[in-house]
This record gives sequence, structure tokens and C-alpha cells, in this order.
Amino acid sequence: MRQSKDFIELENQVGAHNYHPLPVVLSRGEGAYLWDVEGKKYLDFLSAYSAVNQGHCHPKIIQALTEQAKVLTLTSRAFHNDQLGPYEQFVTEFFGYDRMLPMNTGVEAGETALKLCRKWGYQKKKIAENKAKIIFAEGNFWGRTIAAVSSSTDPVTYKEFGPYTPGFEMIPYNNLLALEKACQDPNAAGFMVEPIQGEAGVIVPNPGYLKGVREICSKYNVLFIADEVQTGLGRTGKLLACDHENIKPDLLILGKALSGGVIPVSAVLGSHEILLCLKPGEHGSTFGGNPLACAVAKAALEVLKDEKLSERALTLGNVFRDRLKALNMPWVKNVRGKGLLNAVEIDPNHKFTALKICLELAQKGLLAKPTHGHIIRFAPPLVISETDLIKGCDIIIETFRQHDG
Ligand code: IF1
Repeated sequence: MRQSKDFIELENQVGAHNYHPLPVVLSRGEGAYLWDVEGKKYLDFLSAYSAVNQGHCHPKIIQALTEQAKVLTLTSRAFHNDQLGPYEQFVTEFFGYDRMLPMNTGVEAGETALKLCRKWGYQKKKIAENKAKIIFAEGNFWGRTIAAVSSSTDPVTYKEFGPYTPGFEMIPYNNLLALEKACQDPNAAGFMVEPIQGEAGVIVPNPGYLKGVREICSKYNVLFIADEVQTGLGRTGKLLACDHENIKPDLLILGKALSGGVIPVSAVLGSHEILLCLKPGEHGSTFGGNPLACAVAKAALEVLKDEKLSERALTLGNVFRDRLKALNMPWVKNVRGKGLLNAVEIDPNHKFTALKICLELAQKGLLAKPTHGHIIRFAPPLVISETDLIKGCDIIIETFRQHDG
């Protein structure tokens, strides 16, 4: 019977080394729990970076998966299928948009949004061909493609992947003056932004920032493209993080928990005007909108609504941050977040690093991962019980206390 170390060694020998995972080998997940190959149980406080909001292996989503998998999984878009239309209707009504374009991973949906934005810029804003400019926020993260890393300001993400996609401009996040200046360029076609920056370390902008983005983009006829791949689908305590300020982006990018973490499902939602800028044959994907993905994603959204997961995230997020106020230690710089997307920032010079903390948390049965060295993101599935959330807080507080001093 293989042990964790055997699996880790095997990956080391035959896999690419594009990750450095914690030394934990998981074999089973259920709700907010994970088990490793030795049978040790963990509370999941990462949720696969917010892809498992509905909890691991949610029975309703798995049922939709298994039933559809027995009849039809993939047709390609060369033909119609009986799942896509009903799913598109369900999703557009669920989020209040005219149309949607189905893709698979989050970054593919991001790329799709940028292609739609450029098409719209040329066809509707009458920008000269190949002159469209798309604005991004410094600190953004929307995936690993060449275009995605071309918009990155993190050398670890973009170094040695040049030459970079042209037509991108990066401005400071949470800065409306910088945005207004960039939007005054008549070639500005869009501004793509995360309502809360996830990878950057759960950077929550000032209240009113998103409202300001909406106003400035409308004023200068620039598409407001919201990347809600990580913040969407109940994670921050509302269906979408944009809902906290009651604003509606022109293009909405969804992924991750759109499938409850079961299979890759993503989407871009927008108006008739924008989505119809793409004509047949100009964009697509083999698996985009496949019947299996449609069935799974519809079930995942129904779970979100039926189990009131956004409301849970709002309430439990307050419980989490209130309890973590106990981390009033000089080397704990900040506890921040919205709903169940939170992070603890520690002094980067403190001897007890974020990685060491995460390794100790794992030994105590709680899984979390550092980002940018000195920030720990805590994002349990939205189905976590209050009892387990408090148990998780106690483990976190105890671990920090043991290294305070
Ligand atoms: C990795 C990070 C998180 C995302 C936002 C689009 C995408 C992501 C806001 C692309 C993906 C993932 C990618 C994964 C780890 C994880 C991650 F640490 F990389 F940055 F969540 F913060 N927009 N984020 O967060 O979605 O193509 O991956 O489906 O690459 O290590 P994807």
C-alpha cells in the first residue's frame, strides 16, 4: 500500500515541477473535509482556490455528473445538443445577462472576454484595427496563458515568457484617478479587474471603488470586465463580489465553483451587443459548452441558491474575522477579506514564515496555502458548519500563539 512519501516521490520523478505542494497526499473529499492516503482528516481552508464552494463531491452535483455521463458527454459545437440551450437560458437568467459564451477553464474565459472586448472596440467603438488597448490592475492574476502573463506585474508569473502580448496597460489597483486617465485614451476598449484581488493576497479595494469603476467605464465607453472567477459564486458573501456595490459589469467572467470543482466549467456573460460581435467560426473550444459541463454547472448553481451559500459566507465570514482578531500580535500585520475569502498577512521578516505556519496547520488538520510568501489565504468551502469554522479558527489561533514571542 503506497504511502504519502511514495506518491510524492513518484511525482518528483515523472512530473513537471511547476508546483511545490505541501507534503500532503489527498485521496478523498466530502463537504469541508479532506482525507490523506494515511486516513488523516483535514478541514479544507483553501477549497481548491475557491473552486469547491459547494463542498467536495456534493451529492447533487455528482448525481448530475453521473446521470449525464451515462448518456452524452461531448458533441463538439459542430452540432447542437439538448443540454446547452437550457443551460444558457438558466445561467443568463441566474445572473441577469442577455447572453453567455461557455468555455472550460477560468483563463480561457478571460481570453474570451479580451477577444470580445477587442472585437467590440473595433466594431462598436470604431477603434482603428490593431489599436485597441485593454487596461489591467497591477497585482492582477487571471491565469497562465501568454496573454494572462503579459498583463501580470509579478515577475514570477511573467519572467522568461516574453515577448508579451501588446495592447495592454497596467495601472494601480484601487485607484480611480489612474483608471480615469487610462480611459481617456480613445483606444481604450476595456478594463479587466478582480473585484477583490485573490492571488495578490485578498486585496479588498476601498468601498466605492467598484462603483467608481462602473461610472468611469460608462463615461468613457470602456467595457468594465469583472473577473469573478475566484470572488464569484457566493465566495465573498454575495452571489458576485460586484453585488456588494450593486454594480453590473459589461462582461462577467465565471469559472472554478461554476462546476462546484467537479470538472472545468467557465463562462463569459454579457449583452446581445457585445456577445454578437463574435461571428460563427471566430472563437470556440472543443469542450466549451459540452453536455456534461452544462448538467454539472446547472446543478452547482442550484446548490448555491438552494443552500443559500452566499448568505452563509456572509455570516460565517464575520464569525471568522471576529475570532481572528485574537491574532493581535505585532507580527500579524492584517486580517482581511469579505465573506469566506480571507487572508492573514504576517511580517515578512518574522522567523515563523507563512509556509511554516501552513505546515504546522496541516499537522493539526487544517489545510491552507501561503501566497506571496507572507500572506495566508483562508477560504473554506461555503458549506462548512459554524462548529467546524470555529474549530478551524481555534487551530489557527493556537498555532500563531505557539510562535508568538
Ligand atoms: C494556478 C493562483 C488563485 C484566478 C482568477 C482567473 C483564474 C484564476 C481571479 C484562471 C486562477 C488559480 C490558478 C492556479 C492557482 C489559483 C490561484 F494562486 F494561481 F493565483 F486562485 F489565486 N481569474 N487561479 O484566481 O482560472 O484557468 O486556473 O481555471 O495557476 O496555480 P484557471
